Amino acid sequence: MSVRRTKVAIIGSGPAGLMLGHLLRAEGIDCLILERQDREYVESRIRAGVLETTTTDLMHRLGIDARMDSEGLIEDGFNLADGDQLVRIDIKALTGKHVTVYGQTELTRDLIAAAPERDLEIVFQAGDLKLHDVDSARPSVTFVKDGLAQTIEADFIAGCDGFHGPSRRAIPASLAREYTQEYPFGWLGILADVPPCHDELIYANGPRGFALASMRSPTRSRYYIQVPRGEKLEDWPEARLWDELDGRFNPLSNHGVTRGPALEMSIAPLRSYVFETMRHGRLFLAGDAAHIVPPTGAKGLNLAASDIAYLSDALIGYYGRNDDSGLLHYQERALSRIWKAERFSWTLTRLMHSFPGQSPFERRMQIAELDYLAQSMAMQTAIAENYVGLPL
Ligand code: RFL
Ligand code: PHB
Repeated sequence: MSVRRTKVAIIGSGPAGLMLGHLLRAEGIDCLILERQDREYVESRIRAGVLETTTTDLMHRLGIDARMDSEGLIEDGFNLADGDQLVRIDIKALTGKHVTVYGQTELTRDLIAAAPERDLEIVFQAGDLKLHDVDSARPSVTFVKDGLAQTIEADFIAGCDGFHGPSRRAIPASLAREYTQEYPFGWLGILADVPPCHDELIYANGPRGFALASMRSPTRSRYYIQVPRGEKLEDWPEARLWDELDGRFNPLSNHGVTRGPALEMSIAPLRSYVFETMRHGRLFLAGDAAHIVPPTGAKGLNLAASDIAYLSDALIGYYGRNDDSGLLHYQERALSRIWKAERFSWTLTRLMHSFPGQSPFERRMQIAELDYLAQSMAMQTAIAENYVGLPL
Protein backbone atom coordinates (compact mmCIF):
# COMPACT_ATOMS: atom_id res chain seq x y z
CA MET A 1 0.00 0.00 0.00
CA SER A 2 1.53 3.33 -1.03
CA VAL A 3 0.53 6.48 0.89
CA ARG A 4 0.83 10.03 -0.46
CA ARG A 5 -0.21 13.42 0.79
CA THR A 6 -1.76 16.33 -1.07
CA LYS A 7 -3.78 19.41 -0.14
CA VAL A 8 -6.88 18.78 -2.26
CA ALA A 9 -7.82 15.34 -3.58
CA ILE A 10 -10.19 15.82 -6.52
CA ILE A 11 -12.39 12.90 -7.52
CA GLY A 12 -13.43 12.88 -11.17
CA SER A 13 -11.93 14.34 -14.35
CA GLY A 14 -15.10 15.78 -15.85
CA PRO A 15 -15.24 19.53 -16.45
CA ALA A 16 -15.71 20.27 -12.72
CA GLY A 17 -12.67 18.29 -11.53
CA LEU A 18 -10.43 19.46 -14.38
CA MET A 19 -11.28 23.14 -13.97
CA LEU A 20 -10.78 22.96 -10.21
CA GLY A 21 -7.43 21.18 -10.60
CA HIS A 22 -6.16 23.81 -13.04
CA LEU A 23 -7.38 26.76 -10.95
CA LEU A 24 -5.67 25.39 -7.84
CA ARG A 25 -2.43 24.56 -9.66
CA ALA A 26 -2.39 28.08 -11.13
CA GLU A 27 -2.09 29.31 -7.52
CA GLY A 28 0.55 26.74 -6.65
CA ILE A 29 -1.82 24.67 -4.49
CA ASP A 30 -1.02 20.94 -4.37
CA CYS A 31 -3.78 18.73 -5.69
CA LEU A 32 -4.38 15.70 -7.87
CA ILE A 33 -7.27 14.22 -9.79
CA LEU A 34 -8.41 10.61 -9.47
CA GLU A 35 -10.50 9.30 -12.38
CA ARG A 36 -12.14 5.90 -12.69
CA GLN A 37 -12.16 5.74 -16.50
CA ASP A 38 -9.26 5.78 -18.94
CA ARG A 39 -8.27 8.93 -20.79
CA GLU A 40 -9.71 7.85 -24.12
CA TYR A 41 -13.12 7.19 -22.59
CA VAL A 42 -13.21 10.57 -20.83
CA GLU A 43 -12.13 12.37 -24.01
CA SER A 44 -14.72 10.78 -26.23
CA ARG A 45 -17.90 11.29 -24.15
CA ILE A 46 -20.35 13.42 -26.12
CA ARG A 47 -22.31 15.76 -23.89
CA ALA A 48 -22.93 19.48 -23.60
CA GLY A 49 -22.53 21.99 -26.38
CA VAL A 50 -23.44 25.46 -25.11
CA LEU A 51 -21.13 27.48 -22.85
CA GLU A 52 -22.14 30.55 -20.85
CA THR A 53 -19.67 33.39 -20.40
CA THR A 54 -19.17 32.22 -16.78
CA THR A 55 -17.63 29.08 -18.29
CA THR A 56 -15.68 30.73 -21.11
CA ASP A 57 -14.40 33.35 -18.61
CA LEU A 58 -12.93 30.55 -16.48
CA MET A 59 -11.19 29.08 -19.53
CA HIS A 60 -9.83 32.54 -20.38
CA ARG A 61 -8.63 33.03 -16.80
CA LEU A 62 -6.77 29.71 -17.11
CA GLY A 63 -5.40 30.67 -20.53
CA ILE A 64 -6.65 27.36 -21.89
CA ASP A 65 -8.64 29.13 -24.55
CA ALA A 66 -6.81 29.12 -27.90
CA ARG A 67 -8.89 26.40 -29.55
CA MET A 68 -12.12 27.53 -27.87
CA ASP A 69 -11.58 31.07 -29.17
CA SER A 70 -10.76 29.97 -32.70
CA GLU A 71 -13.24 27.10 -33.12
CA GLY A 72 -16.09 28.09 -30.77
CA LEU A 73 -19.15 29.60 -32.44
CA ILE A 74 -20.45 32.82 -30.91
CA GLU A 75 -24.25 32.65 -30.80
CA ASP A 76 -26.10 35.95 -30.44
CA GLY A 77 -29.52 34.34 -30.43
CA PHE A 78 -31.47 31.09 -30.41
CA ASN A 79 -34.96 30.03 -31.40
CA LEU A 80 -38.00 28.49 -29.78
CA ALA A 81 -40.68 27.02 -32.05
CA ASP A 82 -44.21 25.78 -31.48
CA GLY A 83 -44.37 23.70 -34.62
CA ASP A 84 -44.66 26.21 -37.41
CA GLN A 85 -43.47 29.53 -35.99
CA LEU A 86 -39.92 30.45 -34.92
CA VAL A 87 -39.58 32.83 -31.99
CA ARG A 88 -36.05 34.25 -32.07
CA ILE A 89 -34.58 35.19 -28.70
CA ASP A 90 -32.07 37.90 -29.51
CA ILE A 91 -29.80 37.33 -26.54
CA LYS A 92 -27.25 39.92 -27.63
CA ALA A 93 -29.80 42.73 -27.97
CA LEU A 94 -31.63 41.72 -24.78
CA THR A 95 -28.63 41.09 -22.50
CA GLY A 96 -25.52 42.42 -24.27
CA LYS A 97 -24.06 38.91 -23.94
CA HIS A 98 -23.78 35.77 -26.04
CA VAL A 99 -23.24 32.05 -25.59
CA THR A 100 -20.52 29.96 -27.24
CA VAL A 101 -21.10 26.66 -29.00
CA TYR A 102 -18.06 24.53 -28.13
CA GLY A 103 -18.43 20.88 -27.23
CA GLN A 104 -17.80 19.61 -23.71
CA THR A 105 -15.72 16.92 -25.44
CA GLU A 106 -13.37 19.59 -26.84
CA LEU A 107 -13.24 21.54 -23.58
CA THR A 108 -12.34 18.35 -21.70
CA ARG A 109 -9.62 17.50 -24.23
CA ASP A 110 -8.13 21.00 -23.91
CA LEU A 111 -8.07 20.76 -20.10
CA ILE A 112 -6.49 17.29 -20.14
CA ALA A 113 -3.91 18.27 -22.78
CA ALA A 114 -2.83 21.29 -20.70
CA ALA A 115 -2.40 19.25 -17.50
CA PRO A 116 1.22 18.02 -17.85
CA GLU A 117 2.69 21.45 -18.68
CA ARG A 118 0.90 22.91 -15.64
CA ASP A 119 1.97 20.13 -13.35
CA LEU A 120 -1.58 18.88 -12.77
CA GLU A 121 -1.53 15.15 -12.15
CA ILE A 122 -4.48 13.08 -13.34
CA VAL A 123 -4.55 9.42 -12.29
CA PHE A 124 -6.73 7.60 -14.82
CA GLN A 125 -8.16 4.14 -14.16
CA ALA A 126 -8.25 4.67 -10.39
CA GLY A 127 -10.52 1.75 -9.47
CA ASP A 128 -12.57 0.92 -6.39
CA LEU A 129 -12.25 4.44 -5.01
CA LYS A 130 -13.43 5.02 -1.45
CA LEU A 131 -13.61 8.11 0.76
CA HIS A 132 -12.64 7.91 4.43
CA ASP A 133 -13.05 10.11 7.51
CA VAL A 134 -14.36 13.05 5.52
CA ASP A 135 -15.72 14.73 8.66
CA SER A 136 -12.39 14.47 10.47
CA ALA A 137 -9.28 16.66 10.22
CA ARG A 138 -7.53 13.90 8.20
CA PRO A 139 -9.72 12.74 5.34
CA SER A 140 -8.33 10.27 2.82
CA VAL A 141 -9.15 8.46 -0.39
CA THR A 142 -8.16 4.90 -1.25
CA PHE A 143 -8.14 3.35 -4.71
CA VAL A 144 -6.53 0.60 -6.74
CA LYS A 145 -4.32 1.36 -9.75
CA ASP A 146 -2.64 -1.38 -11.78
CA GLY A 147 -3.45 -3.86 -9.03
CA LEU A 148 -1.76 -1.69 -6.40
CA ALA A 149 -3.75 -0.32 -3.42
CA GLN A 150 -3.02 3.40 -2.84
CA THR A 151 -3.99 5.97 -0.22
CA ILE A 152 -4.11 9.72 -0.66
CA GLU A 153 -4.28 11.76 2.51
CA ALA A 154 -5.56 15.29 1.97
CA ASP A 155 -6.70 18.47 3.70
CA PHE A 156 -9.85 18.50 1.60
CA ILE A 157 -11.69 16.23 -0.83
CA ALA A 158 -13.53 17.71 -3.81
CA GLY A 159 -16.27 15.34 -5.00
CA CYS A 160 -16.47 16.13 -8.72
CA ASP A 161 -17.44 12.58 -9.68
CA GLY A 162 -20.76 13.18 -11.38
CA PHE A 163 -24.20 11.82 -10.59
CA HIS A 164 -23.11 8.18 -10.16
CA GLY A 165 -19.89 8.75 -8.21
CA PRO A 166 -19.19 7.74 -4.60
CA SER A 167 -18.66 11.23 -3.05
CA ARG A 168 -22.29 12.13 -2.50
CA ARG A 169 -22.86 8.76 -0.84
CA ALA A 170 -20.11 9.51 1.69
CA ILE A 171 -22.50 12.05 3.25
CA PRO A 172 -24.91 10.45 5.75
CA ALA A 173 -28.50 10.54 4.46
CA SER A 174 -29.66 11.91 7.80
CA LEU A 175 -27.64 15.09 7.21
CA ALA A 176 -28.88 15.77 3.70
CA ARG A 177 -32.05 16.42 1.78
CA GLU A 178 -32.71 15.20 -1.76
CA TYR A 179 -35.06 16.90 -4.22
CA THR A 180 -35.90 14.88 -7.33
CA GLN A 181 -38.10 15.25 -10.37
CA GLU A 182 -38.04 12.51 -13.02
CA TYR A 183 -39.48 13.23 -16.46
CA PRO A 184 -41.35 10.58 -18.42
CA PHE A 185 -39.03 10.95 -21.42
CA GLY A 186 -35.40 11.09 -22.50
CA TRP A 187 -33.47 12.69 -25.34
CA LEU A 188 -32.24 10.62 -28.26
CA GLY A 189 -29.19 12.42 -29.67
CA ILE A 190 -27.26 12.08 -32.91
CA LEU A 191 -23.93 13.63 -33.91
CA ALA A 192 -23.04 13.73 -37.62
CA ASP A 193 -20.58 15.47 -39.92
CA VAL A 194 -23.20 17.39 -41.88
CA PRO A 195 -23.86 21.15 -41.98
CA PRO A 196 -26.42 22.32 -39.39
CA CYS A 197 -29.96 22.94 -40.70
CA HIS A 198 -30.02 26.46 -39.24
CA ASP A 199 -27.45 29.08 -38.23
CA GLU A 200 -28.70 29.18 -34.65
CA LEU A 201 -30.11 26.56 -32.28
CA ILE A 202 -33.81 25.68 -32.61
CA TYR A 203 -35.75 24.21 -29.66
CA ALA A 204 -39.05 22.97 -31.15
CA ASN A 205 -42.24 21.78 -29.48
CA GLY A 206 -44.37 20.25 -32.21
CA PRO A 207 -47.36 17.93 -32.17
CA ARG A 208 -44.89 15.00 -32.09
CA GLY A 209 -42.99 16.35 -29.10
CA PHE A 210 -39.68 18.12 -28.48
CA ALA A 211 -36.76 18.33 -30.90
CA LEU A 212 -33.51 20.33 -30.79
CA ALA A 213 -31.31 21.32 -33.70
CA SER A 214 -27.84 22.15 -32.38
CA MET A 215 -24.32 22.00 -33.76
CA ARG A 216 -20.65 21.68 -32.94
CA SER A 217 -19.21 23.52 -35.98
CA PRO A 218 -20.29 24.70 -39.44
CA THR A 219 -19.82 21.11 -40.63
CA ARG A 220 -20.96 19.10 -37.61
CA SER A 221 -24.58 18.85 -36.41
CA ARG A 222 -26.05 17.67 -33.14
CA TYR A 223 -29.77 16.87 -33.01
CA TYR A 224 -32.02 15.53 -30.27
CA ILE A 225 -35.62 14.34 -30.13
CA GLN A 226 -37.80 13.47 -27.19
CA VAL A 227 -38.40 9.71 -26.77
CA PRO A 228 -40.48 7.89 -24.13
CA ARG A 229 -38.58 6.84 -21.00
CA GLY A 230 -37.17 3.34 -21.40
CA GLU A 231 -36.97 3.60 -25.22
CA LYS A 232 -34.16 1.46 -26.69
CA LEU A 233 -31.54 2.66 -29.16
CA GLU A 234 -32.22 -0.49 -31.26
CA ASP A 235 -35.68 0.93 -32.03
CA TRP A 236 -34.04 3.86 -33.79
CA PRO A 237 -32.21 2.95 -36.97
CA GLU A 238 -30.52 6.10 -38.28
CA ALA A 239 -32.94 6.45 -41.20
CA ARG A 240 -35.91 6.55 -38.82
CA LEU A 241 -34.32 9.35 -36.82
CA TRP A 242 -33.42 11.37 -39.93
CA ASP A 243 -37.01 11.00 -41.21
CA GLU A 244 -38.25 12.34 -37.90
CA LEU A 245 -35.76 15.26 -37.96
CA ASP A 246 -36.73 16.09 -41.56
CA GLY A 247 -40.35 16.31 -40.48
CA ARG A 248 -39.54 18.55 -37.52
CA PHE A 249 -36.94 20.90 -38.98
CA ASN A 250 -37.37 21.14 -42.75
CA PRO A 251 -40.33 23.51 -42.37
CA LEU A 252 -38.54 25.67 -39.78
CA SER A 253 -34.89 25.87 -40.81
CA ASN A 254 -32.94 27.96 -43.31
CA HIS A 255 -30.96 25.17 -44.90
CA GLY A 256 -33.02 22.01 -44.32
CA VAL A 257 -31.78 18.84 -42.66
CA THR A 258 -28.74 17.21 -44.31
CA ARG A 259 -28.34 13.51 -43.53
CA GLY A 260 -25.08 11.72 -42.81
CA PRO A 261 -23.71 8.70 -40.96
CA ALA A 262 -23.96 8.94 -37.17
CA LEU A 263 -20.68 9.51 -35.31
CA GLU A 264 -22.60 8.85 -32.11
CA MET A 265 -26.16 8.10 -31.03
CA SER A 266 -27.32 7.82 -27.43
CA ILE A 267 -30.33 8.24 -25.18
CA ALA A 268 -30.11 10.33 -22.00
CA PRO A 269 -32.86 10.31 -19.35
CA LEU A 270 -34.13 13.68 -18.13
CA ARG A 271 -34.21 14.54 -14.46
CA SER A 272 -34.00 17.44 -12.06
CA TYR A 273 -32.12 16.71 -8.85
CA VAL A 274 -30.57 18.67 -6.00
CA PHE A 275 -28.67 17.23 -3.06
CA GLU A 276 -28.55 19.62 -0.15
CA THR A 277 -25.87 19.56 1.50
CA MET A 278 -22.83 20.25 -0.67
CA ARG A 279 -20.40 20.09 2.25
CA HIS A 280 -19.74 17.52 4.92
CA GLY A 281 -16.69 18.20 7.06
CA ARG A 282 -13.79 18.40 4.63
CA LEU A 283 -15.69 17.00 1.65
CA PHE A 284 -17.15 19.46 -0.87
CA LEU A 285 -19.42 18.39 -3.75
CA ALA A 286 -19.46 20.21 -7.09
CA GLY A 287 -21.19 19.76 -10.45
CA ASP A 288 -23.34 16.75 -11.31
CA ALA A 289 -22.27 15.06 -8.04
CA ALA A 290 -24.64 17.47 -6.28
CA HIS A 291 -27.24 18.41 -8.87
CA ILE A 292 -28.72 17.47 -12.23
CA VAL A 293 -30.76 19.61 -14.60
CA PRO A 294 -32.60 18.41 -17.69
CA PRO A 295 -30.52 19.53 -20.70
CA THR A 296 -33.27 21.81 -22.05
CA GLY A 297 -31.68 24.97 -20.60
CA ALA A 298 -28.07 23.92 -21.43
CA LYS A 299 -27.14 24.51 -17.80
CA GLY A 300 -25.43 21.31 -16.49
CA LEU A 301 -21.84 21.98 -17.51
CA ASN A 302 -22.24 25.69 -16.84
CA LEU A 303 -23.43 25.01 -13.28
CA ALA A 304 -20.44 22.72 -12.76
CA ALA A 305 -18.25 25.67 -13.84
CA SER A 306 -19.97 28.14 -11.49
CA ASP A 307 -19.68 25.73 -8.53
CA ILE A 308 -15.98 25.54 -9.31
CA ALA A 309 -15.66 29.32 -9.51
CA TYR A 310 -16.99 29.49 -5.92
CA LEU A 311 -15.08 26.46 -4.62
CA SER A 312 -11.74 27.46 -6.14
CA ASP A 313 -12.08 31.00 -4.71
CA ALA A 314 -12.83 29.48 -1.32
CA LEU A 315 -9.80 27.15 -1.38
CA ILE A 316 -7.50 29.87 -2.74
CA GLY A 317 -8.68 32.21 0.06
CA TYR A 318 -8.05 29.47 2.63
CA TYR A 319 -4.52 28.67 1.47
CA GLY A 320 -3.51 32.16 0.34
CA ARG A 321 -4.97 34.37 3.08
CA ASN A 322 -5.84 31.91 5.82
CA ASP A 323 -9.46 32.97 5.27
CA ASP A 324 -12.09 30.24 5.62
CA SER A 325 -15.14 32.40 4.92
CA GLY A 326 -15.35 31.16 1.31
CA LEU A 327 -15.45 27.56 2.52
CA LEU A 328 -18.12 28.41 5.09
CA HIS A 329 -20.30 30.13 2.47
CA TYR A 330 -19.61 27.80 -0.47
CA GLN A 331 -22.83 25.85 -0.30
CA GLU A 332 -25.04 28.87 0.26
CA ARG A 333 -23.52 30.75 -2.69
CA ALA A 334 -23.57 27.74 -4.99
CA LEU A 335 -27.12 26.67 -4.13
CA SER A 336 -28.57 30.10 -4.73
CA ARG A 337 -27.42 29.92 -8.35
CA ILE A 338 -28.21 26.20 -8.69
CA TRP A 339 -31.86 26.59 -7.67
CA LYS A 340 -32.40 29.37 -10.19
CA ALA A 341 -30.89 27.21 -12.95
CA GLU A 342 -33.07 24.31 -11.79
CA ARG A 343 -36.11 26.57 -12.07
CA PHE A 344 -35.19 27.73 -15.58
CA SER A 345 -34.43 24.22 -16.87
CA TRP A 346 -37.66 22.85 -15.40
CA THR A 347 -39.76 25.70 -16.85
CA LEU A 348 -38.26 25.30 -20.31
CA THR A 349 -38.66 21.51 -20.13
CA ARG A 350 -42.35 21.86 -19.25
CA LEU A 351 -42.91 24.44 -21.97
CA MET A 352 -41.18 22.53 -24.76
CA HIS A 353 -42.07 18.81 -24.30
CA SER A 354 -45.14 16.65 -24.83
CA PHE A 355 -46.10 14.95 -21.59
CA PRO A 356 -47.86 11.57 -21.73
CA GLY A 357 -51.50 12.09 -20.76
CA GLN A 358 -51.20 15.83 -21.37
CA SER A 359 -54.71 17.22 -21.82
CA PRO A 360 -55.68 19.31 -24.86
CA PHE A 361 -56.01 22.22 -22.42
CA GLU A 362 -52.39 21.80 -21.27
CA ARG A 363 -51.22 21.68 -24.89
CA ARG A 364 -53.10 24.94 -25.57
CA MET A 365 -51.38 26.47 -22.55
CA GLN A 366 -47.98 25.67 -24.07
CA ILE A 367 -49.02 27.15 -27.42
CA ALA A 368 -50.44 30.26 -25.73
CA GLU A 369 -47.23 30.73 -23.74
CA LEU A 370 -45.09 30.49 -26.88
CA ASP A 371 -47.46 32.88 -28.64
CA TYR A 372 -47.25 35.33 -25.74
CA LEU A 373 -43.48 34.95 -25.69
CA ALA A 374 -43.36 35.84 -29.39
CA GLN A 375 -44.88 39.24 -28.59
CA SER A 376 -43.46 40.01 -25.16
CA MET A 377 -40.02 41.60 -24.86
CA ALA A 378 -40.31 41.24 -21.07
CA MET A 379 -40.65 37.48 -21.34
CA GLN A 380 -37.97 37.19 -24.01
CA THR A 381 -35.61 39.16 -21.77
CA ALA A 382 -36.29 36.85 -18.82
CA ILE A 383 -35.52 33.81 -20.97
CA ALA A 384 -32.42 35.42 -22.51
CA GLU A 385 -30.89 36.45 -19.18
CA ASN A 386 -31.30 32.94 -17.80
CA TYR A 387 -29.99 31.32 -20.98
CA VAL A 388 -26.76 33.36 -21.00
CA GLY A 389 -26.35 32.58 -17.30
CA LEU A 390 -27.16 34.56 -14.16
CA PRO A 391 -24.28 36.51 -12.61
CA LEU A 392 -21.98 34.72 -10.18
P1 RFL B 1 -19.10 14.53 -15.17
O1 RFL B 1 -18.83 15.15 -16.49
O2 RFL B 1 -20.11 13.46 -15.08
O3 RFL B 1 -17.70 14.01 -14.62
C1 RFL B 1 -17.62 13.16 -13.49
C2 RFL B 1 -16.34 12.36 -13.60
O4 RFL B 1 -16.19 11.56 -12.43
C3 RFL B 1 -15.78 10.27 -12.82
N1 RFL B 1 -16.14 9.28 -11.78
C4 RFL B 1 -15.24 8.72 -10.94
N2 RFL B 1 -13.92 8.91 -10.80
C5 RFL B 1 -13.29 8.15 -9.86
N3 RFL B 1 -13.92 7.21 -9.10
C6 RFL B 1 -15.25 6.99 -9.22
N4 RFL B 1 -15.85 6.05 -8.49
C7 RFL B 1 -15.96 7.77 -10.17
N5 RFL B 1 -17.27 7.82 -10.56
C8 RFL B 1 -17.35 8.75 -11.52
C9 RFL B 1 -16.51 10.04 -14.14
O5 RFL B 1 -15.91 9.00 -14.91
C10 RFL B 1 -16.37 11.40 -14.79
O6 RFL B 1 -15.19 11.53 -15.54
O7 RFL B 1 -19.52 15.64 -14.08
P2 RFL B 1 -19.13 17.22 -13.97
O8 RFL B 1 -17.65 17.42 -14.07
O9 RFL B 1 -19.87 17.69 -12.77
O10 RFL B 1 -19.75 17.89 -15.27
C11 RFL B 1 -21.14 17.95 -15.49
C12 RFL B 1 -21.46 17.92 -16.96
O11 RFL B 1 -20.78 16.81 -17.55
C13 RFL B 1 -22.97 17.80 -17.24
O12 RFL B 1 -23.69 18.62 -16.34
C14 RFL B 1 -23.34 18.23 -18.68
O13 RFL B 1 -22.80 17.34 -19.62
C15 RFL B 1 -24.85 18.31 -18.84
N6 RFL B 1 -25.25 18.63 -20.20
C16 RFL B 1 -25.21 19.94 -20.66
N7 RFL B 1 -24.74 20.92 -19.89
C17 RFL B 1 -24.62 22.21 -20.37
O14 RFL B 1 -24.17 23.11 -19.63
N8 RFL B 1 -24.98 22.54 -21.67
C18 RFL B 1 -25.46 21.59 -22.52
O15 RFL B 1 -25.69 21.91 -23.69
C19 RFL B 1 -25.63 20.24 -22.02
N9 RFL B 1 -26.09 19.26 -22.82
C20 RFL B 1 -25.69 17.60 -21.05
C21 RFL B 1 -26.11 17.95 -22.36
C22 RFL B 1 -25.68 16.26 -20.65
C23 RFL B 1 -26.11 15.28 -21.53
N10 RFL B 1 -26.03 13.93 -21.06
C24 RFL B 1 -25.57 12.84 -21.81
C25 RFL B 1 -26.26 13.64 -19.66
C26 RFL B 1 -26.54 16.99 -23.24
C27 RFL B 1 -26.57 15.65 -22.83
C28 RFL B 1 -27.08 14.64 -23.81
C1 PHB C 1 -25.96 20.28 -27.48
O1 PHB C 1 -25.54 20.86 -28.50
O2 PHB C 1 -25.56 19.16 -27.14
C2 PHB C 1 -27.00 20.94 -26.66
C3 PHB C 1 -27.36 22.25 -26.95
C4 PHB C 1 -28.34 22.87 -26.19
C5 PHB C 1 -28.93 22.19 -25.15
C6 PHB C 1 -28.57 20.89 -24.85
C7 PHB C 1 -27.59 20.25 -25.61
O3 PHB C 1 -29.90 22.81 -24.43
